[in-house]
Amino acid sequence: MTTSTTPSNKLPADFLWGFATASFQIEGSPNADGRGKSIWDDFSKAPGKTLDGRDGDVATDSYNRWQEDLDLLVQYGVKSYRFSLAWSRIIPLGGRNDPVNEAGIKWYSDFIDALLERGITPFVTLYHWDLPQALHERYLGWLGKDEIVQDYAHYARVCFERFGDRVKHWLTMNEPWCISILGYGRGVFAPGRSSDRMRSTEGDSSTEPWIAGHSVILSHAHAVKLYREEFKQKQGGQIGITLNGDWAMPYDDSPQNIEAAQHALDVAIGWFADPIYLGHYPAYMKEMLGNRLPEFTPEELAVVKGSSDFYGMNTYTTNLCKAGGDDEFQGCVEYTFTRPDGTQLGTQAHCSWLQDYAPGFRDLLNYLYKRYRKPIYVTENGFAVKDENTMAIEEALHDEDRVHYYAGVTDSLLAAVKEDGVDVRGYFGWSLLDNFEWADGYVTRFGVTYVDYDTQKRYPKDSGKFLSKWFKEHVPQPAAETKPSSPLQENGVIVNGVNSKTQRTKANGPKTAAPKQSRKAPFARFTAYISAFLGL
Ligand code: GBH
Repeated sequence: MTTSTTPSNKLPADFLWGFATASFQIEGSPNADGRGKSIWDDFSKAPGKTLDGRDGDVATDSYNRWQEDLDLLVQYGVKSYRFSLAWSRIIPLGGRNDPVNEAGIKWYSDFIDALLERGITPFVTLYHWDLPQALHERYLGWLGKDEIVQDYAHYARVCFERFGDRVKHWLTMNEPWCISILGYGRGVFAPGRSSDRMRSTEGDSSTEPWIAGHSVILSHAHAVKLYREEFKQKQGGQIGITLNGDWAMPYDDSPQNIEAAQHALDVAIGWFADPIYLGHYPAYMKEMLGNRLPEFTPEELAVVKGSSDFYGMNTYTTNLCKAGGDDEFQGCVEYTFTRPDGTQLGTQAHCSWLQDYAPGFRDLLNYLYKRYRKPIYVTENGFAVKDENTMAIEEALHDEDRVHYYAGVTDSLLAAVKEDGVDVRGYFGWSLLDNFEWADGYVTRFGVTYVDYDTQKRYPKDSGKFLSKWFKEHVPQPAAETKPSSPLQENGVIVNGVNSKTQRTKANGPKTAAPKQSRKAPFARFTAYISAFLGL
């Protein structure tokens, strides 16, 4: 990277920033264009599985309102957009011998084209939790190692073949810990398996999460092998995995709590990162689980080790860690936000697991960079303001706690890059929109854009404007992008969200007259201009 040539308060000019979403959380339209069911369809409809009893059938209606979403991205002036593909839109039954759905492919293909037309880099997740239901029915999804590895690799192949000419940033999996623990251990996410018979009639929380995790790692690794062997040379992209993981701080200076913090990291992050970047499961996982931890054969390990070009980091908070307890999913470590002196670590979010503590973000970046030695993309980071859902829209738009959160994190980001020398290549706020927050339904809002679910109208929050401005000030813009070729008349329309047809016509208008350089990405200049106009 070119950090040495960039001014001291700036990130590199090629730093990618933007917002993230996931297919099931925003798309809705479960039956459109031949989509097959995913495990979240029925799960979200089952009684008691979401806080407000609501499902993903409409979500933010982004399958229909994708042009509005693009307009928002343009307004914010993002460089990149992270979104996920719904496997069951592309292969409705999911398997390697099942038909491919051209209508589903076309939808994503058009969307990718539309992003590129606007100068926005697509950052694409292949799997963000919406497993085709048919694969769950056939062999219990991630529990069926031999089948799922092949089916997933085949699905990945279809995506590389059909989108890889235009997509240069791939994420295989979003948050394997959540897939495994929340889906097959705690049973709070689809498919909802658990030993807790109040929750599920099937499942074994002592073994299944570790088996599921093992399959996820192997599936990821085989997709990467395939990409590197058959696509990378021609397409020139990068591919990696993204892991959830929050910073772990010892509760106090006692040796057992210092050790506990490392154990927390070993299970939250090392479970996946150690095999993928270092070539083995953490010793502590083995110690904790004994023969319940599956083993890799030497052949498997050869595929797994080194199977990610970068470290994809999703992070939200910091936990104070105390030794003790029997929750294996947290490494038999107790988490708290209350310090020994009784004070809180930071501002409480709407969800119990999240407080605002920016120094932890910098510490985590340093830890990951030292331990795994890979460039880092922060692929998710965000905050849910307490009780935002019960506020009037006007009040919710002034999301002070979220602005404070992002102000802290961006400071930490800059310090980690400029002062600590951590190689961070991108940052995505979670999320572009308020959306279907899994087991929380629509109660918990993570968006930098407010969604009024009665009208589906989108309203930028202060936090969205903050990030837009911050990244504009901290990522140098190529000179060609800063000047509009002609003044725009319809700024009022754009501020209110959006007449994309007008925008497109305007931006593409002077096509024949435009010099080569500006024809390349007409929307990039346009984006910069609109944002400048809005004072974003
Ligand atoms: C992300 O996960 C997801 O990728 C995204 O889809 C989601 O919308 C976003 O967070 C906001 O939640 O108390 O045992 O249930 C974040 C990682 C890990 C955070 C699990 C919540 C709860 C653990 N998540 N954690 S538990």
